[in-house]
Amino acid sequence: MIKKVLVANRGEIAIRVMRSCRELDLATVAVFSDADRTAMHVRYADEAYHIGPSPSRESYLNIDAIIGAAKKSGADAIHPGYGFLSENAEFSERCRQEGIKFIGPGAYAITTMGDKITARKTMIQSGVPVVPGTTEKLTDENSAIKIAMEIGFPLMIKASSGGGGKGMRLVKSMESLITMFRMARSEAMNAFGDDSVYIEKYIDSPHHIEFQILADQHGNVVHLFERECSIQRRHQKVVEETPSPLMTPELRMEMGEKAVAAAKAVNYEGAGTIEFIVNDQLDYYFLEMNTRLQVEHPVTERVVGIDLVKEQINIANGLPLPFKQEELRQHGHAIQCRIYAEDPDNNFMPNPGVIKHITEPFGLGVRYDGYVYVGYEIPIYYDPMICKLITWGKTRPESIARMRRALYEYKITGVKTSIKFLERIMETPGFIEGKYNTHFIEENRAQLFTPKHCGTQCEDIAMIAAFIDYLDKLARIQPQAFTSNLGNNWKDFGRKRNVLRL
Ligand code: MV4
Repeated sequence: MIKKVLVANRGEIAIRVMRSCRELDLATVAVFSDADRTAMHVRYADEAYHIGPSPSRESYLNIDAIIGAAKKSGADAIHPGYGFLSENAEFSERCRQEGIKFIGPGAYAITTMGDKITARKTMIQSGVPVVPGTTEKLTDENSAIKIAMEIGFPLMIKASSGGGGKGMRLVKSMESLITMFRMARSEAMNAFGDDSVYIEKYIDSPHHIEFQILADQHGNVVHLFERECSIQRRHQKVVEETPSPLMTPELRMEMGEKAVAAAKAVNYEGAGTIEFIVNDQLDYYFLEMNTRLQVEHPVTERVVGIDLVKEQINIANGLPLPFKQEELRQHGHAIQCRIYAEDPDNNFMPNPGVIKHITEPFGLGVRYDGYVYVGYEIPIYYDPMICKLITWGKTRPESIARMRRALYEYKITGVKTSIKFLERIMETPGFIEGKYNTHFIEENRAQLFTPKHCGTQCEDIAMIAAFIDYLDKLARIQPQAFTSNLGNNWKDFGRKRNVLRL
């Protein structure tokens, strides 16, 4: 049985994983780069090992350094979190060879799902619907033309080694096909060292809906229902929720069964996600499988009532899944907002810096998964996500109201954040009505980037004007007032103004 877990990651997810370890009474080992000496995951762990310089390539992606730390600490398992080495087949295999349990799937499942052409073929064989298109790698231009004529336009050329939006091209007509085909291939070669590409019919205005699955070592696989992840910006998810407003009970059952079949097809072990694109007619197609714990896993945890990290660890220990599909239910509604240190009004430019002040939201139905503290400097080397806010409600409107309340309570100074932007999403009619697809941010630019009526800003300006006027009067009438401690925040002033007669 696992006794000590090394977490090969940083930030909020490293802490998230260690929290479950602590509940299971397992010892925890952190690893850290130069930039992370003072990071919260290092403080949280029972012990911590330095694994190299700040750039990921030399630390969190350095397999030898991480295996070395595992050996030194005597860890018997490694949890990879998300990103970094979490979907690296070589790392999973290396752990196996070293006698360290990799908390996640084996190299076969990672490799099969990592190659999108192989994944498509495997899904077709298992009866999982894929987007109409090719199942062999395309190399010559004549077969590309032939396939394009069969599929029709618009179509997409995708890199087999791509995924998550990397190495994709939208082709609108035959005129641009060959140019795009060549560009896609050379881009794929540059980015992945593999120029295999395939063609898919273009699905217009799709929804991104994914299913969480859990698979044990004994062939038992269950799904934990869906997550709606259509609110994205440049293939970065911004808001996730479950249940999906688009879903029907029948479709949920059917897609859930396909997700289970997909996992079984690759002998999956652990927690994984099957991504689908769904159009407005509710036709759904397998896109790819994420062979890791995902950033958005907490919404599933809240609504299904299961600790996914605990289940991952129990599975790694060889235990059978402790529940059957029929025992799983969705209770209420959960939403997650990802909060970034970036400036939404300046093209989401990352805004790293030192946290001066932070007031986290708490209270009924709020979960806060973060890692920053006052005085902490967000490093420039890694993803600028500060935290995730998850709210739950009996109903979707209640969880939205709670998210608005939590975002209102959340205060950070020192770095610019996406909090205001998320508040505007929560106020957008399309979101409130649950009628949105992957074009949501694009289609709601006006509302999301320029507040409707200048709102808070106008109030602030009015308050500043009133305060200047007040100081001006006060200076003439009551000069001694300047030696006392005048309220120096606007709210305080607003209250005082009504009782001071000048
Ligand atoms: C597509 C598509 C339309 N048709 N494939 C983007 C991420 C990667 N996982 C696949 N992606 C897409 N593939 C076909 N055949 C549209 C997208 C897409 C998208 C998908 C999910 C969520 C957001 C998206 C935003 C733009 C494009």
